[in-house]
Amino acid sequence: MKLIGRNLSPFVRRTAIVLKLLKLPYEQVGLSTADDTAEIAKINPVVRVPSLVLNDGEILVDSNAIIDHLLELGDPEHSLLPSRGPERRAVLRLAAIGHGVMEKCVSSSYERNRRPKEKVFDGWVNQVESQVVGGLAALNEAAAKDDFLYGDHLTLADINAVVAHDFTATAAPYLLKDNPYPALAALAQRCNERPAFAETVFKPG
Ligand SMILES: N[C@@H](CCC(=O)N[C@@H](CS)C(=O)NCC(=O)O)C(=O)O
Repeated sequence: MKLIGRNLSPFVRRTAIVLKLLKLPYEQVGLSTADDTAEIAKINPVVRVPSLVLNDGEILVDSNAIIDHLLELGDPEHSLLPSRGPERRAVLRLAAIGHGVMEKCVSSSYERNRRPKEKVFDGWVNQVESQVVGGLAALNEAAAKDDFLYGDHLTLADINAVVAHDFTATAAPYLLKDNPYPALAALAQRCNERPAFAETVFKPG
C-alpha cells in the first residue's frame, strides 16, 4: 500500500500511526498539497492528503475512510475502536474532537500563512483558534481522568488527541505556551515513546 502525503499533515500522521500499530506494510510518498498539486490531483480530485493506494490500485481518500478500511483489515479484535455500543460512541466522540482540533488548527494555519498579510482577518483567526482551544481543553479533561482517554488501552481517541496536540505545537505553538493542557501533554509524551508515534514525527527536509 502507498500512503500519499507527509506526516506534517496531522491527517496523514494519524493514518501512518494506525498503519504501524496494525503492522500493515506500506510505503509513504511524501507529496505536499502546497508544492505537488498536479500530482496529488491525479490521485485525489479534491487535491487533499492523505490518500491510500491499495495494492490492486484502488484509491481511498480522507483519513476517516482510510482508517475505517485499515481497521477492517488489521484490527479484528476491535482494539483501536470498539465494535459497537456506548464504548464505540465514546471513542468516536473523543476521536472526533481530536480530528476537529486538527481541522481547525490546519484552517488557522492556512488563514495565517496562505493569504497576503493585509488579507488576514484577525477576528476569524481568533474564532478558529478558540475552537482549537475548546477541543484541546476537552481532551485535556478526558486525559486527566486516567492513563488513556477511554478504557485501559490505547484507542483511536488517544491517537487523534496526541496528533492534534503535536500538530498544535508545530502550527500554533503560542496556544500551548505555559503548558495549559498538562494531562494532554503528558499523554502525548507517553505515546510518543511508542515506535508508531516516534517514527511518524515529521522531519522537514
Ligand atoms: N477530512 C480530511 C482532511 C484532510 C486535509 O484537510 N488535509 C490537508 C492537509 S493537512 C489538505 O489536504 N489540505 C489541502 C486542501 O484542503 O486544499 C481527512 O481527515 O483526511
